[in-house]
Amino acid sequence: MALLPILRYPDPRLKKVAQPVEKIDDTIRKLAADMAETMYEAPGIGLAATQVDVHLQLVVIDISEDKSDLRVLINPRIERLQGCHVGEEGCLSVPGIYEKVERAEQVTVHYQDLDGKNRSFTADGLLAVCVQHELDHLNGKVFVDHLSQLKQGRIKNKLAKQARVTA
Ligand code: GNR
Ligand code: NI
Repeated sequence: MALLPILRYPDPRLKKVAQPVEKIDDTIRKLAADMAETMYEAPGIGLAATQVDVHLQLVVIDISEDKSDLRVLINPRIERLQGCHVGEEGCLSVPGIYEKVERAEQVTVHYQDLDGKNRSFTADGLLAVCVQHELDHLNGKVFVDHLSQLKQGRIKNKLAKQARVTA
């Protein structure tokens, strides 16, 4: 297993749209394992392949406190959205920034698992937020893109300042 470097906003590679996974082979299984390790180490509750500069439709999610509920979603599609929920979000690609984002309250997601089996679940709460946040990444979107231009500008300035301090 290996830790993968995570792209930082506003890296233009975060805007790439992910392609479907055609064949679930050892390369995909290794990528999923490395992404899970990277997510746990960060630590985070989700990670999209886009964030590690792999532009395939694959995300890992685990919202448990004890790494006991790893979900690997291949070619995920949201089939049903219901309700509206505003919650604070953060992102491993936008470190130190937390802002409120409007999302659906409940989503049903269809996907393939690592055995290529078609699966689905319905989520609400933090899991629903995380699913929508990760699928945004696969479409080249970061949560910051949901905010006003003013807030986006402030966040870019803040991150640029942080980068200068840590350089
Ligand atoms: O670790 C994460 N926490 C989080 C908190 C609120 C809403 C969304 C998230 S996802 C984030 C990990 C990440 O950046 N995934 O893409
Ligand atoms: Ni994110």
